[in-house]
Amino acid sequence: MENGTHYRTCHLCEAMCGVAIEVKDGRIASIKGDANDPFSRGHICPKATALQDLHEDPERLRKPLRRTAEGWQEMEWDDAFELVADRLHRVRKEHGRNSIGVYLGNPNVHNHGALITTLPFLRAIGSQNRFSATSNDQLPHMLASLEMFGHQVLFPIPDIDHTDLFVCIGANPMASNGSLMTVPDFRGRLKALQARGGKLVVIDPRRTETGKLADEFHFIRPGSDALLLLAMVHTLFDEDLVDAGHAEQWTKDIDLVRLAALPFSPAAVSAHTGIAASAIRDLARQLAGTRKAALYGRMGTSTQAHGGVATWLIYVINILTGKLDVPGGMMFTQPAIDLVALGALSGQQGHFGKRFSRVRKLPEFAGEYPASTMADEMLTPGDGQIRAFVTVAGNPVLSSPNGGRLDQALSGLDFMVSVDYYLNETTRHADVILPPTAALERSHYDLIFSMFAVRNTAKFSDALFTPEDDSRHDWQILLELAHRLEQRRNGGRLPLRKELGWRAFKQLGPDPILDLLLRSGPYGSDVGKLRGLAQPLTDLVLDILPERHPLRGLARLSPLNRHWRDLPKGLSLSNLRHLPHGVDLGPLQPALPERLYTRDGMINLAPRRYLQDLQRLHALLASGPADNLLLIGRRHIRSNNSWLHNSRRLVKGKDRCTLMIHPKDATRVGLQAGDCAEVTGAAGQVVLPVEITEDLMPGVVSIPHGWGHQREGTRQSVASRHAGASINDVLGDQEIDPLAGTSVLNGQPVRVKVWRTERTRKQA
Ligand SMILES: Nc1nc2c(c(=O)[nH]1)N[C@H]1C(S)=C(S)[C@@H](COP(=O)(O)OP(=O)(O)OC[C@H]3O[C@@H](n4cnc5c(=O)[nH]c(N)nc54)[C@H](O)[C@@H]3O)O[C@H]1N2
Ligand SMILES: Nc1nc2c(c(=O)[nH]1)N[C@H]1C(S)=C(S)[C@@H](COP(=O)(O)OP(=O)(O)OC[C@H]3O[C@@H](n4cnc5c(=O)[nH]c(N)nc54)[C@H](O)[C@@H]3O)O[C@H]1N2
Ligand code: SF4
Ligand SMILES: [Mo]
Repeated sequence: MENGTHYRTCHLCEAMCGVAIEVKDGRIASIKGDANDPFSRGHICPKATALQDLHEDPERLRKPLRRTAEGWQEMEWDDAFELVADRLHRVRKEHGRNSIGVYLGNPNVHNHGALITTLPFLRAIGSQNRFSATSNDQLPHMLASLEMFGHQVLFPIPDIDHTDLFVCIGANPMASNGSLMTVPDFRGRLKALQARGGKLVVIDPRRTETGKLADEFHFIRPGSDALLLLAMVHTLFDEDLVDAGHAEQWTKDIDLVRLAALPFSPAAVSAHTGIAASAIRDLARQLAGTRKAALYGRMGTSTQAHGGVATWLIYVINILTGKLDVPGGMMFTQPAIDLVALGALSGQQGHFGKRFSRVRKLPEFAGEYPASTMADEMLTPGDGQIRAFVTVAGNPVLSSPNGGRLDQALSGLDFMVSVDYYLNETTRHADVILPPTAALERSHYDLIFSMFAVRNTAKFSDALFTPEDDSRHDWQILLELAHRLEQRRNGGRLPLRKELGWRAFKQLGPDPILDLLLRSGPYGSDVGKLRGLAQPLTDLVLDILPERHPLRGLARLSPLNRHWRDLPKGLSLSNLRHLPHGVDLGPLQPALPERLYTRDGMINLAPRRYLQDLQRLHALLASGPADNLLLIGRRHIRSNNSWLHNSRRLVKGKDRCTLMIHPKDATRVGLQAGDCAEVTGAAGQVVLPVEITEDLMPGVVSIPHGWGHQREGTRQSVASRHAGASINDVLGDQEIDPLAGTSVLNGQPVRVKVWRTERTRKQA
């Protein structure tokens, strides 16, 4: 671009901060918060500078690479596409369609081009062996939404700008900037909450950056959240505090929940959770007694042994205390591109347990098997074994439990291709790496995180830089591979119509699709006078049609939807282009019962599979609290999963990949400041420096994830020099929450001891 200031949204985490990037002489001169972005109001975090570092990183791959006996060699795009399509096609022909595995990583969700083209790509691959970061992440939230509200991505979002009590369990938004809660400037919004007399309560095994700002803080034993939450439900019934309020008329099975929680009194769970019975009762009373309150949980409550039940109970408590769908509580968003409504229109609300993985018989969710069983599917011989693998924007060797085993599994494949611009711990196993353009070379619209935002908002940014010559966007790579695979499957040539379809798609790209979705969505074209006439008539007709009639579906998605009537109108790609700072579409609004997608239009408060899973919690209660050291993860504001460690600015300073341990535990195992610890878990062991701190609950140790860059053969020299150790070399992959197969990333038992080399041992 020419010199000047370019406005866009930072795509690195979920917060959607507006950035102002100043360009001089074709180079980035500065990156600042965009004060005129109505949503983020100038806020950014230290990672925003990494946008420049990523863009300018000489080690970011720019041409396809092919692995040869002499090492990596660059190749032409066309040759690369031919090679990949040939090899994948051959594996599929010889071993069947399920012999190709696919893993989709987190950055896809920040990339509308990749999102729009993933579907045709997956269809062209045609395999049931699909995986993604979901099962290491938000799967319990998706399952709860599907079971309770009838749609897998319909999440209640904390209305943090209007709440008076924010109870945060198992999340650390001061470091993560929020998740399933797109909230730029969490700190500023928290300050405003406290300034209006509101209160923050944090429940976490570590006194985190968020915990330190809390008005009330409780340590909790990792993995025991479901017990705490059951005891809160117990208290609500016991003290006659249940009042679902506004949502009650659409809520069924409240009494089943009462019965389920009966055995879990605060006194019964206190020893397991480490929280006094009186404090548990008080938490329930506070939530019931504060009109505008929200109970919010994330990674710490979802990716643990009882994460499925815990996540469900968080929604249950919000409903039982009348917080669902009311301002200041947990609300549904109304994004400009309503993927929830769109999905439902095509019958894609989501599904669970329709088929089971070959080796461990784990259930699919939304067509994906748990990431914890990827290595099983590669290493276990037999019909349907994965022999070829595709990764798109993922680094599962560092991000999935038992990364070491996956590492080994990847090295034994017949063929692997990675769509990624780094040669890292995962992609080093690929035969071909296809690097997409850099993020600043593509346009940006937050399809996903606009759905989770604490205010309704929309923003589109054009590419800042013209893509380098002979480069390809992610969407171009995915479409090209899909097209060539389809051709091969069809014996080399497609029927003319299909061929033209592919060409048109490749020609158009994702942005015209965005435009169409914006125009036809809730804030889209204003049909003006016509609407005034048509609306009463259509209302009459729609009212006599059955709930699931296709015409109703169609009306839901058009400006004729009566619930969208009062929303601002006229959004399109071209007018968003004229609003470079983005547009505020207003605070979250009540949306029930229209927003429910369950068959009977009711909220299912007590889905059977959760009630059944309570058996494991009965057993846990009966077994008495264990006294193992439990391992939890953590995030840091200057890092993002596994892939920002090649930015010098972000990794400088003192070592962040440490084992945090409480002084009492350190003494017990003989660790002193300056020591290194050897941590052993189900998958293996790592060695890392210790950080002795009272911020941790006694009996708990913590290691951040995303490190472990010591592995040979990568091309990230800064990261290699700040290698750290991977927590996922310690965490076992057989440890899952059996409800849906979510990985247990928090609360696995470990052994810790002092690590001494031969030399220090002799000296001692
Ligand atoms: N123990 C433990 N494990 C965890 C977690 C934890 O808390 N504890 N957190 C989990 C969570 S929440 C998540 S989301 C996962 C993340 O898991 P993954 O998605 O598997 O891993 P990332 O570290 O995000 O790696 C992203 C990859 O995408 C590449 N990439 C970045 N941008 C682009 C792009 O625009 N296009 C393409 N094609 N590639 C790109 C990067 O080079 C990198 O290789 O990790 C999970 N793993
Ligand atoms: N800086 C930074 N920001 C990020 C990311 C990043 O890597 N770095 N990753 C992004 C991604 S992909 C995601 S999904 C989000 C995640 O966003 P968050 O969920 O907010 O992030 P975490 O830091 O993993 O927070 C989990 C918290 O749960 C606590 N915890 C662990 N075990 C338990 C338990 O058993 N019970 C309870 N109650 N708490 C427990 C941990 O101590 C931690 O404070 O962050 C996003 N933002
Ligand atoms: S919080 Fe930081 S990384 Fe996240 S969007 Fe904002 S600037 Fe980017
Ligand atoms: Mo995530």
